[in-house]
Amino acid sequence: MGTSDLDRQIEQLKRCEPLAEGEVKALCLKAMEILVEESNVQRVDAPVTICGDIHGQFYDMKELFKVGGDCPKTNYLFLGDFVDRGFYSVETFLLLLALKVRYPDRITLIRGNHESRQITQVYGFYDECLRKYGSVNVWRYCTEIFDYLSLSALIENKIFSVHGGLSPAISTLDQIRVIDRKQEVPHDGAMCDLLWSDPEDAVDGWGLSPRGAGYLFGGNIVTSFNHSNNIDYICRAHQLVMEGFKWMFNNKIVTVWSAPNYCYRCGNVAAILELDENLNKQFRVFEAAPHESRGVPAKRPAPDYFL
Ligand SMILES: [Mn+2]
Repeated sequence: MGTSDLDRQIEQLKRCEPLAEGEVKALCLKAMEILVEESNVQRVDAPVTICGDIHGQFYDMKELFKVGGDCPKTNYLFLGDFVDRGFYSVETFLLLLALKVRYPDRITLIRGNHESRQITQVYGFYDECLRKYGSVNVWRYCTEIFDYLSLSALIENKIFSVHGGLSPAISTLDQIRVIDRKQEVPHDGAMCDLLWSDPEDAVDGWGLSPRGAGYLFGGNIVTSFNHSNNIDYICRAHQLVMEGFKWMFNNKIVTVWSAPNYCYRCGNVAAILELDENLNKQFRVFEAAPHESRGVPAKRPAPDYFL
């Protein structure tokens, strides 16, 4: 698969037109070769723009790129939950994956709790693949790629980035580095916790999560983790924040949420966090794409592979 093929596929995906099944298979194989080489704590250089949950809201992700700049002109770190809930998980994930294959050093994708076979069968991605392709092959190719996504990122050795949060089984970054991540997200243990846990003001130490996976963790846990690992703060996603971003525990952890008007009904704004080469922070807040720019999928001529 050459650069010109990839560029054409990226342009097609930017129009929210899915790739043919064979193209998805080839793209996933190529992506696997790149992702398998990445660390569980993938090193990322600044400047970089950090993005939280997208959840298949393709036209809102286009707003994100309008606000943040196109890849590769802007470097990106996406914190997972690309799929489920929204109407365009296929196009959203494939565009990000195509950008990853085209510009591997310019975009980092880490795994969210929705990048899972089990969760996507409940929250929409599986059904969307079946509806758009008439088979579950594309869902299979994508969920195999999910197993290869990194679990976290470390920006300039100073900002630890993860989808959910911390784990009682993890006190050092080296303990994350030795996890065998190439598997479905387990129901418990360190890998599960990194993707599922949440910071919580009302908790001291560790608490039970109402999500049924991962843990709640308090400010003392974050302070101690940041100190032990010599990091300034943790950047994570995973929780809807009406203002798009939220600091907790004396600026030791920040939540970034990038799906505006989540599920097309929550009324929240979204944010991305821009870090310059000196790690100076600038949050960019944005709203959902206006209705008229969302396209009208029903009026698009259906390609022959599109049932
Ligand atoms: Mn999540």
